[in-house]
Amino acid sequence: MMRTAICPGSFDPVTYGHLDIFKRASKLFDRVIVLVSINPDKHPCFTPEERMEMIREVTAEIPNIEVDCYAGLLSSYAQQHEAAAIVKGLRAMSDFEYEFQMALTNKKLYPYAETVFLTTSMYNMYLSSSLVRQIAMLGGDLSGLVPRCLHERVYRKFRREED
Ligand code: COD
Repeated sequence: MMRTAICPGSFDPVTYGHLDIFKRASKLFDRVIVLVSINPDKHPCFTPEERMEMIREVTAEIPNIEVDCYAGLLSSYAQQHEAAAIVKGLRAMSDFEYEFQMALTNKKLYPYAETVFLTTSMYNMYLSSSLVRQIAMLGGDLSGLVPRCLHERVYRKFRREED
């Protein structure tokens, strides 16, 4: 039986922290869907299409990863795709309460899928998309935070907004 996992997130933009989780999930499951989802608490900077395109570019070498986008409930998407797991990355304790709440809610809405938490690698412990946006906005160096092939696109986004 083919085991599908979903890696959901805002990915605004995708970082090395996310990419590390995708790669590790791709070794644990037959098929991984990276899902650009709506977080109602956030106002994204990149469009869903831009976010999907950036994820596609950095996961192109990994054959069992697909990229999709969904505006509804994650549990509904998981059900439609018969996902066995929702894979999330856990950073510091500050992630825990919110992730715990989402995991229990998703389990209630679609009991078949288990939420699996992968601990972040030490190197990406303090890395977040919001930090990346701030650094790009202020013209800082994105090395080690976002894959090189995306730097120009991330900087350009903020340059355009200044015009
Ligand atoms: N290292 C490891 N993991 C990381 C790192 C890092 N440096 N940075 C982020 N991550 C992990 C996060 O912990 C998260 O699991 C994932 O990567 C995505 O991160 P973000 O910040 O891009 O995404 P979020 O937290 O905004 O995603 C929230 C969702 C969009 C998944 C959530 O809002 C959702 O499921 N929305 C759909 C609607 C829904 O079903 N709502 C009810 C939920 S119970």
